[in-house]
Amino acid sequence: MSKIIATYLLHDEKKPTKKAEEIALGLTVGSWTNLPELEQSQLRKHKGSVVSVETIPAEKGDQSLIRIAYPAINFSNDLPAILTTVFGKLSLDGKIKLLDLQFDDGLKSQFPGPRFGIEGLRKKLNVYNRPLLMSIFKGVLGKDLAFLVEQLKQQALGGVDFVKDDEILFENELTPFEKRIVEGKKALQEVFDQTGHRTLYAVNLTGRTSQLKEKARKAAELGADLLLFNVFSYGIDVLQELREDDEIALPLMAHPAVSGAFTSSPVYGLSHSLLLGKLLRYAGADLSLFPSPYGTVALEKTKALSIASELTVEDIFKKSFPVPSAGIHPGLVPLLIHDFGNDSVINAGGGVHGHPEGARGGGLAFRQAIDTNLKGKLLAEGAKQHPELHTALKLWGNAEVTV
Ligand code: 1AE
Repeated sequence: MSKIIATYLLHDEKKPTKKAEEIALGLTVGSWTNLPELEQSQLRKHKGSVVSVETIPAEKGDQSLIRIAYPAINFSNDLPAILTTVFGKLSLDGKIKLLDLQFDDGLKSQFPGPRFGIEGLRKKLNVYNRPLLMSIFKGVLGKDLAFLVEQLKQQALGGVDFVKDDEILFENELTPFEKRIVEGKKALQEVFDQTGHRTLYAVNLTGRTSQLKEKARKAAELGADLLLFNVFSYGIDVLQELREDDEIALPLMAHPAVSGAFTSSPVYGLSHSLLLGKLLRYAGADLSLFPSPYGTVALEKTKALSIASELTVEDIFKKSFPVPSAGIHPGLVPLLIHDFGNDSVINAGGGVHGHPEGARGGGLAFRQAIDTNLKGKLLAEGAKQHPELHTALKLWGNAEVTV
């Protein structure tokens, strides 16, 4: 019988086995009190079952890991139904965190995974031998299209592979969505003609949910490269809807805005690896952004690595690009490559635009840092040949990795 297995972390639960049994019954056929009309056949087919209960020694309070299997017959094959089954009312019921969901093969095959994935995006750029580099528009609120286009050009001239909209750039009169796509495309083609370097632009898909698909189809028609999407403001199923629409068929970049409300607590919510890793990949994100362990919005290293691992582990789905982000500057490149490897995207806003020689200088400094590191050299050595890298290291410092 097809099923999904949920792993939960319980805190301060004195009787975890009893609690697990209550969850297995309460989230399926039962309720908080005895139901006299419950039939044996119903119980057999629909009741959840406790797979394991494990007590973990902890410094403060009691912690237990419990695993419960839910029959797939209880839900339709979509994330809203699955999440409501395994963590609906339960998410409101005390100190309990959903750590993982194990989909069996039948259930997994109902999800699309990324349309392009790491390989598909590399193919679009024809870049295979290094981490990709992304920069973010900054300071564009209240600015017009000419300003935005010039900023785009400067970033592309710096050699970045992707430029993404800032997630807080919404529909507005000065830089409307469609014009950003059309004018952005022209500017990037000019840079390509001039330098031979291809940069792709991720435009922010925003607005009411009911209008998103139409807007995304228009973006595709206008030749957009990628869509940036604030998935957690909408819901993961909305991302999946975009992924599955063949008239859209664009790479999807998932932004983590709002996800902290679901993941940050050690005792409530969902784990980082499940939300920003596994579920985004199953639903079809080609890239997932999350805070790196070193920048301004730092995430514990084990958690950041667990996200990257879910995005890239061998599976029936294409791999999604891990994009450790926030507060990244060229001096952090060795750490990023050491921890996240070649198949990751190095992403920076302030670290590109804050460069004293502007966004072009910032992009160049990052590319120089990547090249230097991949040649096995220290950044300090690279900085002797590359003035832009030298300036960046002087400004923001340098976290060499020598192992
Ligand atoms: C975790 C998302 C990072 C992001 O979207 C962003 O705008 C980062 O900006 P910087 O690199 O910290 O300036």
